[in-house]
Amino acid sequence: MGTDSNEGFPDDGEGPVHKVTLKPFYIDACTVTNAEFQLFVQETGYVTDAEKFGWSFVFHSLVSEQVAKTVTQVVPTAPWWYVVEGADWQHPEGPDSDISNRLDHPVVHVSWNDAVAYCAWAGKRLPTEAEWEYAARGGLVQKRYPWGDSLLSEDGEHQCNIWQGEFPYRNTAEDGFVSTAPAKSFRPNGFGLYNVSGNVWEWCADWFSPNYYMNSPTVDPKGPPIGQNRVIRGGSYLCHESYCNRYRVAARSSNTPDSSTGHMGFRCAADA
Ligand SMILES: [Ca+2]
Repeated sequence: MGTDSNEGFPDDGEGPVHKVTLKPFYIDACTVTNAEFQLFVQETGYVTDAEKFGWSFVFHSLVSEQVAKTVTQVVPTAPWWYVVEGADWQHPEGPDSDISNRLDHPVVHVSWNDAVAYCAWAGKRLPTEAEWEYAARGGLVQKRYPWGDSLLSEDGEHQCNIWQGEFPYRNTAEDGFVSTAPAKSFRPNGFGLYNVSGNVWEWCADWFSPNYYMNSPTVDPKGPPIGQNRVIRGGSYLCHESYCNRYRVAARSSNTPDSSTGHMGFRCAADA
């Protein structure tokens, strides 16, 4: 687990490489889709954090001109993130958008809290960060990506949904997708998992600490006992090597448990 390469951001704490032993577990081949989340909401009446807050973060170029005119707040350190009123899982780009033509895409604008609630309903749980990385590596040892060390395949094909062009203003979408791709797209890794790199960030169960790998347990690590942010893994359709090369399989990031964005989703795990 982890990497000793210096490709990532020092503050993320991707190293040192360390051996971890895990109990057998199950993990879903795909992230939870809009259709699946819709069924959960229909059965439970669940209201997401974004719906309670009345807004969520949407990437600037995905917002319609009309909705963009209503935006009054952006993230100061990342002004391409708009605070969009009425953006939620059913309206990924704001009130004039819907999910009818992307029911097989990952659900987004779901917080860690929302993900945990879905997992409980489904009789599953979020993977630990260690389980996620083990599964994402697909049986390969210390490779950069879930399929090997090269971003493109031998025949030049894209193997995941990230950003091509110049971030954050020109997305050439050479991989076929400006925003999310269907949860089951691109080639799966050696364990049959789809889209572990790119597409959407995936919530893990653990609290995040950049120092955690320095002295984490070697058997079934479950993250620090306390924290402010939960771990997210895998990167998203917005990742580009010039800005955020966190589509590497050892890359780590985090967000607060009530945060939601248009590029964060989750996949479920379960005890074997
Ligand atoms: Ca893309």
